Amino acid sequence: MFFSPAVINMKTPNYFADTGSSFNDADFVIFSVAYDKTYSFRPGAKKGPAQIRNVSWNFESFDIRTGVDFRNINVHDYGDLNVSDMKPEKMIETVKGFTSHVLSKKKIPICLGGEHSITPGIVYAFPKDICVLSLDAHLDFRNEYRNEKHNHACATKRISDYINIKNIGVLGVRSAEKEECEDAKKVGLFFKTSFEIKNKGLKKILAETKKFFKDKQMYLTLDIDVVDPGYAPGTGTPEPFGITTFDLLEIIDFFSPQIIGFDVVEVNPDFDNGETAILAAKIIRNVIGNISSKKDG
Ligand SMILES: [Mn+2]
Repeated sequence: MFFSPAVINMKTPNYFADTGSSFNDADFVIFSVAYDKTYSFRPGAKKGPAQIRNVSWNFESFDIRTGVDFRNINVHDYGDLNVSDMKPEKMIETVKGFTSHVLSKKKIPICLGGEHSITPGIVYAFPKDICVLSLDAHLDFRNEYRNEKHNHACATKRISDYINIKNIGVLGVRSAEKEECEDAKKVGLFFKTSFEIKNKGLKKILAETKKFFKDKQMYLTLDIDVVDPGYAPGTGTPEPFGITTFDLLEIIDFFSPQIIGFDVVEVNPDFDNGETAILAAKIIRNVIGNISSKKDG
């Protein structure tokens, strides 16, 4: 395992930077689900949360781009849900239970994965009439994979068990098997490939996506493998021809006014020098900062 030079000499606290609030005082609750039991190519996503927390200490609390000072936002880091040994169904139940608790206290859940199999558990805690946007290199629309319905390759499909297909979208896709793709088209899943984003331009794709979702409250799930492996190589199933880090930022800024919950999954620190976790940590700060500015303004 390798660490970036920024991290290697530094003993950091085991919680996300600038999260000094108690659970009760917080507007945002960060928690992690260090789970990678259903991996398909290379395991290690359960190491993601610790690395993301570690590298979060790399940043200034002030964000020069947005003017947000993270220290002025009430964020609590709850820690890990300790589900790593559970079977997928039990893990999903546990994640749903915790997320329900967070939502019942009117706080915004921000989850660090773990692999994408954790996301349905979070989504099941929300009202059914929200929309879900997934940023992912993979369609994740298989009904089952390796005899497991809750495999990380089935995340979008499991979300569609609960959320109407008309309220689910995937951006940045560039990998699916043939039947999976046909099934998705047949049921009307909204998805745009990274190639369409490149060819038509992101602004146009964002406008089409907005037209699809309208102003519905949105749960955003970020599979870090949506970003090109050149920027984010630390992930379990890397797929070339991904979106750029600036594209990712633009998508998140665009939808922030309607985001009511967020996760970042599939960061696998075994396969890079810490840069993928650094990207994840920065994006988490951006999401929280954006939502917080909206609340204040
Ligand atoms: Mn993926």
